[in-house]
Amino acid sequence: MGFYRLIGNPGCGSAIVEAAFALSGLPYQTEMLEIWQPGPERERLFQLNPLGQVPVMILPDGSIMTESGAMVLHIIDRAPGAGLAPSPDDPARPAFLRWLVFLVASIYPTFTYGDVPARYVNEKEGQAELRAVTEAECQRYWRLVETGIAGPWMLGETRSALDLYVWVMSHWRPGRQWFRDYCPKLSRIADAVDGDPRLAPVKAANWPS
Ligand SMILES: N[C@@H](CCC(=O)N[C@@H](CS)C(=O)NCC(=O)O)C(=O)O
Repeated sequence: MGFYRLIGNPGCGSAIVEAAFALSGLPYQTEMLEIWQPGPERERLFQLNPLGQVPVMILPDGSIMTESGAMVLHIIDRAPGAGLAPSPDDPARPAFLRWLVFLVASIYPTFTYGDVPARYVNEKEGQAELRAVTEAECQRYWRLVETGIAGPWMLGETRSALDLYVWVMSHWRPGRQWFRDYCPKLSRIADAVDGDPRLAPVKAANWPS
């Protein structure tokens, strides 16, 4: 079997897929690109993904996949015993699918539109407003997750790739302290994943101290 190539940027959504790979046992390599500044690396990214977003995954057969949720599901297909998702007949499977889509389709877009407001709004005042409303929505969505889960993991007693999303995304706005203050169950998930020795190389590559 050939290896997977994961194109990313430190601390970005690519870290979620990198963590899933690290737990899966599948062979993979990472390539980190400068995605925020114009230049050859960003141009390479646009050739791979017309949206100019990471993560991008190059499969062993050379085909290209975008969208972190699709990559995570693909890794689960290829490594079903890795503990990344409850099996299709497990009663926890519907909740897994529901939260996975919620994370990528509701929470992640608040960053897509809030990270660089100048892309979408010309006036400075409007840009500040776009940033503020996307941040407020982001916080509202996380609070919904917090009240919707029992812990200690996103799926109760079952660990899954959802916990990797929480780990990585809790580094983003509004930041880890906000999670400690307002979403203690999610904060504990992030801390527990953070302490997983199998993810130490992913941690070092994405958040070098
Ligand atoms: N729906 C995509 C979102 C990916 C995304 O927004 N990635 C951000 C980094 S975390 C990005 O590449 N932003 C660069 C840009 O928009 O220029 C996914 O789940 O993979």
